[in-house]
Order: sequence, then structure tokens, then C-alpha cells
Amino acid sequence: MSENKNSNPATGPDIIADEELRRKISEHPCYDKRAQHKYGRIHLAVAPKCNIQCNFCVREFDCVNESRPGVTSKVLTPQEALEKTEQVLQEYPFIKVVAIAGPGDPLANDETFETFELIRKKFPEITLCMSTNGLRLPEKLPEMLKVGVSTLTVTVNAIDPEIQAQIVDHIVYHGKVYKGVEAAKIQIRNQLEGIKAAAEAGIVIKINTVLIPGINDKHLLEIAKKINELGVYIMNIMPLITQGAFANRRAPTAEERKAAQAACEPYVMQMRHCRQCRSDAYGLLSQDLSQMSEKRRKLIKLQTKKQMEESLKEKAEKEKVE
Ligand code: CLF
Ligand code: SF4
Repeated sequence: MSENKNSNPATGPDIIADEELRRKISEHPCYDKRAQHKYGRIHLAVAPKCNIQCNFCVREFDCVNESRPGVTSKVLTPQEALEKTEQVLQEYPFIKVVAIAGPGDPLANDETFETFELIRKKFPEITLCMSTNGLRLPEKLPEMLKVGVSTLTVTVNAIDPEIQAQIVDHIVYHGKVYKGVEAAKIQIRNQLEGIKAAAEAGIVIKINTVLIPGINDKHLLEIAKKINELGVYIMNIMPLITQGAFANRRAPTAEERKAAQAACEPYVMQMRHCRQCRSDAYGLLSQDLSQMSEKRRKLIKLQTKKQMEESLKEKAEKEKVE
């Protein structure tokens, strides 16, 4: 068995050399399981278009590579997204990550970059996070670095084109439609090249892999080994949601998913607390404020205010003693 050279499940963010990045990861609810009950994220639904067709995707809904399926998010303009972020961060300061995860593919929408640019200018300290199918990753990486994306999720469901061709029906790449193995080869090449370059540029990478029994279930270990070589930080094995062209397939059992995570863990740290959130979710992972009543949100706002006042008081008292 080869060494897990890039991730250490025992230490998490501590293995990241850059201090600022280490802080960001330790406050990222998806990247560090210890952060999930303390820090939150806001998803900005500014990216409606997608450039591929996954067989498990029904396009009226959010991208299921990073979202709970069967829900639709209202698309925002970049300016509306900034205004929403200003309001939400003021009310819920425990939110430390601003992310774009759909409803389509963020790299297929220029609004992704316009939005990140606006957010970065207003909140230079905040962590910018993104998820993508990776088709345009190599060509878009310079723009991502320019706006300051520091955590990135790429969905990799196969690194073997024969397997990938069973998962993605077609891709649209530079204005041309490709199908089958030809499409799969282009997407896998761009994903792997893009992941390697992004990791080398200092972006902390998570891979989402949808576990599809009978298609890629025997292939996950190969993916884990490959992404370990590329410098990936963490892997999130998600269960197939049976819909679209895969409506008649079988979802993996909890045991099958656990076994896949255990097999891949020696090669890459495993995320086990994913909530498959909406592309407009905000709050803690376990507490999506976008789906709560105004009354419940007000209560959380008051609790947050109280907690902040208490921690400021504690800090002031500590400083007095010192
Ligand atoms: Fe969002 Fe994804 Fe960033 Fe997290 S979600 S873009 S890495 S800030 Fe997190 Fe939600 Fe699971 Fe995604 S729980 S669906 S893994
Ligand atoms: Fe659907 Fe996401 Fe696949 Fe695009 S990348 S087809 S939005 S699941």
C-alpha cells in the first residue's frame, strides 16, 4: 500500500504550511469536521448554466454534484449576491466561507468571477470557495487565482474514460458537443491537469465522487490513488441520487459507502459530514438558514449576538487580568 502523501487524517489543517491558509481551512465547515458546528458558509446561486450533462442530473434543479437534488435555487445577479452576503455576514458573523456551487457549473458562468471580485473587495479576509465539474478548470485557473479562490471542489466520478462515458451523456467544450468516450477523455484530461495545477498554485482541493453501484464502485480506489498523487486534500464520497437517466438505478447502501470511504482513506482524507446542501444555502451545515422561518432565523440571530457579546466580554476581562 502506498503512503498517503498529501493528507493526514490525524492532523487535518495542521499539515498546511501557509499560516493564513491554515486558518481558513480550520474555519471551513466542509474541510475540517471540527469546524462544522462552529463556522458556516453562504452559497451564492449566481451560476445557472452548465456545460455537461450528467446522467443523474435533472437540469431544472441545482447541480447534484454538490447539492441536494430536487430543489431549485433562485438565481441572483452578482450585485444581488453581494448585497445578500453583506446582510448575512453582518447578522451571522460565524459564517466564514462564501461559496459558489451552482445551480449549474460555476466555471460555465462569467457571473461567478464578477461575484467573487465584488466579494473580495468588500471582504478581503473571507474564504472564497467553489465547486466545479472541472471541464474548464485549466483555462479558468488564472482567473480563479486572480479573484482569490482558496478552496475548490472538483467532481471526479471516474478517471477511466470507458467508465466516465457511462456517467456523462455529453459535454459542450469550446462550442462543440462531444459524446461518449471522446467527451470523457476531454473532461478527465482537463480535470486531472486542472487539479494538479490548482494544487501546485496553493488552492486546497476537495474531490467529490458520486458512488454509483455497478458503474464506478470498483473504481473508487483508483481515483483515490490518483488524486493523492495530484495533491488533493480531502475526498467526499457521495451517494448516487437516483433520478434523470439514472432513475432506475440503485443507490448505494450506507454500508457500501462506508466501505468505500474506509478503502480510500489510506490514500486521501475522507469527508463524512457532507449535507448535500442547496446552491443558496447559508448558516451552519446542519442548520440551513435559507430554509428556516423568519421567527427561527431571528432566534439564531439573537443567540449569535449574545454569544458574540459574551466572547467580547470574556476577551476584555482576560486582557484586564493580563
Ligand atoms: Fe459549499 Fe462545497 Fe465549498 Fe462547502 S458545500 S462549495 S466545499 S462551502 Fe460542504 Fe455542502 Fe457537502 Fe458541499 S456540506 S454539499 S461538501
Ligand atoms: Fe447537472 Fe452539475 Fe452535472 Fe452540470 S455538472 S449536469 S449541473 S450534476
